[in-house]
Amino acid sequence: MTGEPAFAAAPAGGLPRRSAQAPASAGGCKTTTSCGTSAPVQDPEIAEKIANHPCYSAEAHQYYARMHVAVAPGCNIQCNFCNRKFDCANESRPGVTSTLLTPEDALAKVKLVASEIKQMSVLGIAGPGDPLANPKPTFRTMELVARDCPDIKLCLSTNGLRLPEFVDRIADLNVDHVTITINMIDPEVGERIYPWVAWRGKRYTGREASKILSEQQLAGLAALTERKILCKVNSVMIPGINDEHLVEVSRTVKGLGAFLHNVMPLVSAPEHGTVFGLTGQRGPTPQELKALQDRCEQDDGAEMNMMRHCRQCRADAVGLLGEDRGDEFLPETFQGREIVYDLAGRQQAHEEIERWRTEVAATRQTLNIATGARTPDVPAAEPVRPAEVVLVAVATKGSGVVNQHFGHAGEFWIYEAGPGWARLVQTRDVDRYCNGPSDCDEDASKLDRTIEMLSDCAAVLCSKIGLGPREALEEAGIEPVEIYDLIDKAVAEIGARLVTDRAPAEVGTP
Ligand code: CLF
Ligand code: SF4
Repeated sequence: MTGEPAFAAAPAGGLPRRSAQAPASAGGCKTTTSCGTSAPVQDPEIAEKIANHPCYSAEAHQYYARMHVAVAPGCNIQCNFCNRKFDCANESRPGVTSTLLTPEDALAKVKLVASEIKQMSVLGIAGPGDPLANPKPTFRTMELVARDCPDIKLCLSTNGLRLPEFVDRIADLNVDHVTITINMIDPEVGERIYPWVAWRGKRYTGREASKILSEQQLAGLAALTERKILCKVNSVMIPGINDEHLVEVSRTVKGLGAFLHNVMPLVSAPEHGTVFGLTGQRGPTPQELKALQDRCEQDDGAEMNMMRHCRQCRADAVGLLGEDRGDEFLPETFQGREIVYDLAGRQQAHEEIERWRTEVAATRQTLNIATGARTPDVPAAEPVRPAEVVLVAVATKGSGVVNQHFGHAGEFWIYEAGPGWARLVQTRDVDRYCNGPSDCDEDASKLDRTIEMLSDCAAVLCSKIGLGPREALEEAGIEPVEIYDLIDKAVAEIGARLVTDRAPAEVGTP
């Protein structure tokens, strides 16, 4: 492979900021959607709902951004992985604190962000506590945004305790997407995760608390799916506590109509001050996490659609998943300002993104590359996973292109790679070890940690790599590949070569 791009590069104002180069071209603007899973998306209504939702579609997350507004401070349960000084850890990375906004300030912020980051397609309310434990500011914010920003999808994430009582309100507001965090369906497991639940004016503990919580969560999920609201279930994987149990959770929520399951790793450190952090409860390794996600997905597991690209974002996150542009939108930039909502500019930017997505999809089709997902416009094509695949890591700034320097990557996207196969299965954070030419080849310990994190990968694909890291990767048996091309194309082609080159005994299911 050469490093030459196989496409014309052209700047596009409305395309994601992480996109260094993304071609603009003429052509139709049909939605080409894939969910983050191997499941077919044949229902046009569902396909439309996930088309530009970065969490519900792994493909869309390369192009579209989300933002959260932190309007919901309180919570009505206690999780052992949560410290109330920080954001709700059911959907956020533990240890971060978001600034609280009023609904009016939240609206001003949404209008500003939507006009500046035009590919922002979804507003989520995910904390910093539980949105439904704070129904007034949560629903007021949604009403205001629905009134002034008609093209933005509304998304909600909740622990589910009060979900049944708000299902009608959620439906009336046209909230299309709801996430419920369900870490157990068995109170015996639950009592090790939840010390208490505050329910109808009383505080419950022990198994009783988890029983109430679980019943409410499952009843809320069933009521939402009955109304055709798309539901995702988040679960925090806690090794030794609920890891084995989560396959059963997956099976149960699928049975109740959940569309997607997002198993996230417990992030636990003593400095977070959580029960699990202080008692030394460890989180899973990336390999353990992937193995569990695979089990939930397989036909001897739950055959569930699994989300693989969650970044556990904060309650005031702004930007593409994996980037945080919150610092550009501090309160002084929107508070008390009259902000004009640039609907026409947004529509134009989205059309441009869709043209590029159509081109990328056409390239995939021409080269006969499957991503493990089905596009609604080609429902007949079954994704076929080759018998032999390897894992490869990709450094990207988005837009479907391998376009990032190895040392600048704060995360790598992990793909299953093989002949005609390029499937995103995980993203992994690493310490960005190069902050510029002066230290690019120097921080050996960060580089060691990165290599450790990628130890199960056969190759790393990036736009550039320095000599030091190149040699270190080679020594670790990971092939560094400098390339600038479409991710799917590069992954499938390099995967095919690696599968062919490797001895049969080395190849298999990673
Ligand atoms: Fe936000 Fe959640 Fe909606 Fe997405 S996040 S409320 S569904 S718009 Fe997405 Fe962030 Fe993971 Fe959540 S990457 S933490 S899954
Ligand atoms: Fe913390 Fe969220 Fe659990 Fe509430 S639901 S205790 S905010 S992690």
